[in-house]
Amino acid sequence: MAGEPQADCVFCKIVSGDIPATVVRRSGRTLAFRDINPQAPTHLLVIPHVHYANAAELAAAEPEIAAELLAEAGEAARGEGLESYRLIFNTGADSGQTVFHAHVHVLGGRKLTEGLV
Ligand code: IU
Repeated sequence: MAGEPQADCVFCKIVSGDIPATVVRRSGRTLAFRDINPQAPTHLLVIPHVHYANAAELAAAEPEIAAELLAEAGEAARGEGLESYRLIFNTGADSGQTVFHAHVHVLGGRKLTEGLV
């Protein structure tokens, strides 16, 4: 069923605690943790507990959780002391998405490149 945990999903396993992660922030419906392969001094991922393949699917099915995800990304950045940061939602394999559970990257702590790609 839509939103249900998927047995083969790494981020569902992080939500359930079966795979460890360095959690920096929790809300009722989201989790923020450090990316294991950081691309900037601060690199967090914020994910919903529920499983959707990407953020667009989450927003279509459960817009309140999508809004919470975005708000939590901002709070997580603030918690890291970031005033300036970039949010990235990779969507689909050609965008570079490798984990097909909705997530937003929070990147900051250095001057980021001005181009988007
Ligand atoms: P992407 O948007 O799907 O490419 O991002 C997935 C990210 O998840 C990527 O930056 C990985 O380093 C990160 N990650 C993680 O933090 N912990 C994990 O166990 C796995 C991937 I698998």
